[in-house]
Amino acid sequence: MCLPSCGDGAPPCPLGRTCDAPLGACRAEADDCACTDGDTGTCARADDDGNACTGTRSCGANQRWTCDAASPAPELCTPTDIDEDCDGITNEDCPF
Ligand SMILES: [Ca+2]
Ligand SMILES: [Ca+2]
Repeated sequence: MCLPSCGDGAPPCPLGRTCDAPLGACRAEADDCACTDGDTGTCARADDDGNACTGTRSCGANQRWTCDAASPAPELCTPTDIDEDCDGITNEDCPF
């Protein structure tokens, strides 16, 4: 199975993919399974709120895409200018 699974208990599908309930997997518009060595592109991981962290994907072992995007996490109030929850705003609701 080359598609990310989805449904009960599984993380939400990445951007550009939708959950195919009967299949129980995230289906994409294109280029799901195979890639060619040296291929790169962009990718994202999203949460239930629609926030998405973007990253770079590259062609890994067995010609499968790997994605280095972080998963959205609760925003942390640290002075590092990191947008942990990937809503596009850094350190929102922080007292500084
Ligand atoms: Ca944020
Ligand atoms: Ca932060």
